[in-house]
Parts: sequence; C-alpha cells; structure tokens
Amino acid sequence: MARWRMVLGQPARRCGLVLGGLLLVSLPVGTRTAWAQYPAGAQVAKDGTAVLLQDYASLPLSSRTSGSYPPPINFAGQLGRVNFLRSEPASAPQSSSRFFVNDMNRNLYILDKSTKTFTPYVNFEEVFPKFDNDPGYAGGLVTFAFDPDYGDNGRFYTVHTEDPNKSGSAVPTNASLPGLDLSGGYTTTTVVNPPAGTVVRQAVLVEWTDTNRNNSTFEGIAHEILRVGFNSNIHPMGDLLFNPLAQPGDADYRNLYIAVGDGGAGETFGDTHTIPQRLDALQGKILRITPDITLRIGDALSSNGRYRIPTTGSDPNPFASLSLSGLRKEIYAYGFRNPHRMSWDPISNKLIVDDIGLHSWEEVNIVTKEGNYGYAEREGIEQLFVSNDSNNGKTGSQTSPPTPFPDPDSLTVTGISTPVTPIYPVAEYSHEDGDAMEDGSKGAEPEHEVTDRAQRHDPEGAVDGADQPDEASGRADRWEDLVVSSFAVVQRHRPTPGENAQHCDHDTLSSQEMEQVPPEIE
Ligand SMILES: [Ca+2]
Ligand SMILES: [Ca+2]
Repeated sequence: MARWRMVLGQPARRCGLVLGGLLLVSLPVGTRTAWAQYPAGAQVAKDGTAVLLQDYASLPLSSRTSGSYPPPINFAGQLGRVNFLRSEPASAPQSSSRFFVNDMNRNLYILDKSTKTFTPYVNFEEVFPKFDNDPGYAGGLVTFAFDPDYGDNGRFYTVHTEDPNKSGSAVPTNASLPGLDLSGGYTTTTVVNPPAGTVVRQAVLVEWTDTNRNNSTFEGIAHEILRVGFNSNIHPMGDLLFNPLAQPGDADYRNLYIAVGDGGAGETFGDTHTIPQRLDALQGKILRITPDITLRIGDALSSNGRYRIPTTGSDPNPFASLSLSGLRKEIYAYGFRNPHRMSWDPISNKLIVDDIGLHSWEEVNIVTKEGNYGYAEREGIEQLFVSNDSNNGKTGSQTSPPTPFPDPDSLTVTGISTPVTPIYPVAEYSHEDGDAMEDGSKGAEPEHEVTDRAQRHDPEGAVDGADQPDEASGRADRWEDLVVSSFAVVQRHRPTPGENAQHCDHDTLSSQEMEQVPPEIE
C-alpha cells in the first residue's frame, strides 16, 4: 500500500512572477507496492504537514515576442518565465552576493541577494537572430551552468532554442551586447538532427567566457559547442550539470551532463517513435561530453570538433567501443521523454533525473551509466503503447484488453546484442495524483528548487502534453497547482523472472504537496 505523506501548504500570491524559497521536508520512511496497475484514483494521502513557500524576489515582467520587438507586456500570457536560479561557483569573487537567473523569454539576469534587484546580463533574443521563445513548449533561454573552474576561467554554458525557419542569421550579433567579442569569428556547428522525421526546432549549447567576474556585464567570447534538431516544439534540451563531486584529476572532472528531450518523437506513431531507444540519436538521452578540448586530450574529439567525448581512462562513456553505424558516443544513458531537471546527490554520489510522462506516470530516476530508462516503450513500471488505434498513449493496464507486463522484462536495442532490462523509476506518481514532474532534485541543492511555475499557467495549454487539463479526471484546474514533493529512497527493486511486477516492492516514502491559488495578474 502507498504510504506517501502529504502536505497542504499556504497559497502564494502572484505565483507566476515570484521566486519561491522552497523548504523540503523529509518525513518518516515506509515502503509500498508498485503501481504497475494504473490506479483508478489518487494514491497519495495528505497528512496535513505544511510546506511554506515564501516570496524571495520578483522577476521583471516579460512576454514572448509575436510581432515587433520589444513586445508589449501581454498580461494574458506567460510573464517572467523563470526557469533556474543558480549560484556561481564559490571561487567566483561575487558568488556570495548574487545569483544568476534565467527568464526563458530572453534574459539571463544577475540577482543581487541584498537588494533583490535583477540586472540583465545577456539578452539572448537580441544576440541570436533566430532565437525562439514560444512559451507553450519550453522554448527560449532554457538553462545554464557554470564551469567548475568558472572562478578562474569565467566559462559558463547556456542552452537556448532557435527556429531554423526564422529569418536572419544563426550567428550572434553584438549590436546590443558590445562586450561580446566577435572579432575572432563565430561559426555555427552542423546540426545533429534526429535519424527520422522532419525538424522544426534546434537547441543550441553555447560556451561563454567572461573575462571579468567582478562586474555585472559580459565581456568576452562565445563559442558554439553543439546544435541539436528536434521533430517538434516540445522536449528540447532541458538541463546542464557538472558532477559537483569530481575534483581536478578525476576522470569526470569538468564533464558536462546534458539532458536532452525527445522532441516529441517517442509519442508519435511512425518512424520517430523509437528515437529515445536509438543509440544513433542524441534525442531522448542523457549525454556526457568534455567541453574543454584541451582536457584529457587522449579522448575522442566530437564530429563537429567542438568538444571531446570520454572514451578512455577509468570512466569512459558506456558505448565508446560499441560498433553501430551512426553511433553517438556522447550517450551516457537513454530512454527518456522529457528529462528537464538533473541534480547530483552529494551524499550518495548519484545523478537524479526527472522524466515527465505522457499520460500516465511521472518519474524520478537515479541515472546510471549505460542505463536504459525504458521510454518510449515503458512509462513508470508499465508498458507504453504508441499506436494508430484506440490504445495509443495508454499503458499496459489501460489497454483494451489489458496487456500483461513482460516477464521477464527486456527491450531489444539496435547495436546491443543481448536484451536490455529497463531501469524503472525510484519514485513515481500517476496522473491521478498530479501532473508533470517538474523536478527530481535533491534538497541539498537549493539552486535547483525553483520550478517553472510561470510556464504551468499557460492558459492555452502547456509546457508539455502532460500539463494538459485531464479530461478523464475532470481536474481542469490542475495546471494551477504546484506540488513540492520529497522522496527518500530506501530500496530499489525490479521484477525478477517469475515475479509479478504488480506486486514488486518499490520504494517511496514521503512527499509533501502544496497547492497554489491561480496567479493574480496585476
Ligand atoms: Ca563580466
Ligand atoms: Ca522511464
């Protein structure tokens, strides 16, 4: 039985515009039985414990551009689409007094911790002519990460989305960012498109080098590292992360983990469906690369020459020596739909990644090298069916007739000679209990705990298919909710041959929920 502990908290005002300081609370631990059977109703009970969300700072208003620039503030749309708040590495001279914050609409800001004022640092829409900030689908300035040596080298990394069909150049301009030094030239990279389907969007990973970390302006160079194409506007690159425990000299030091969504490929019937399971595709994967090509020079250089791939030493990428036409050695783990948050648990030294589900299960995964996380053949601990019939998008227990769980469970992956057992989430909840999993982070990393609430209030739809109001449950107001959950994992277990997956012991433990009132647009 489920023993999730839940909490109802205080409503917060102006939730679309306010950064919240979130308090995560771990509650007593229990165990439960996995819901390989999709539940008929909510499984999560609330115990009345409160989680308080407090205003911290108010992001400047912004709106997407749909016409002339700068766009007027559209109070009927999404405003101030804050996605991440992060600390500079402690070695940076001003790290104690400021955060960096991205507004997906265009700006990377510096936030002063004392005055709570936001200073625009880089305006991506003014720098990149093809910049695309379509709000319904996580478009715009998605995320950023600091190089572990940022205090010394001034490097940081950003992901933004572009519309390749938009007029203008893919090369940046410094007309409004004079500190951006383009004198040495800037060249784009060849886009890495999915192996099937048409491409309508690109996500671009850029390395920036600020030569002066003592001020609040950018001065230095930008360098394109990777450009990935996607079949649709959903699920682009979602997050960037360096292993915070890796030290100079370690095999993983300054390796960049990149969460890449599947661009909607997996839920689309036809040729693109298998892309998350394909090792010749970057989409639907966790990648690991070495952006600094002067580091570990024995490792393979990427096909675009802009980064290395860990292929040698004590900790090479898992498919570094696999033989497969079109193989992408950047792959660290695979089988994801929309992994848009990564965090590193410093206690267990594990990588934690959420995966937003299609119509049924939301996941928190502990990601291990070479792991196959199942999508788009599994969702939670169920089979997922993508078809051209009435079972399309349903999990095994929801098809007509119900489909027994494979016993033993395995997947066939092109390029791997033996069947692969998928790895199941360490915690999940069904859409009877909530909507898109916004985070899977460890509480020890407060910079990861700001969720993209502004996106979740899109009256036209959502960030993600899973954010759509659920007709089946009638919970048309679910896009107004923010849920803060805490999980503590005590054991992991997956079905063994002969064991019914519906009765496997799983691991969950606690969670707290806070529901918010709809935003008051002022
Ligand atoms: Ca500077
Ligand atoms: Ca999964």
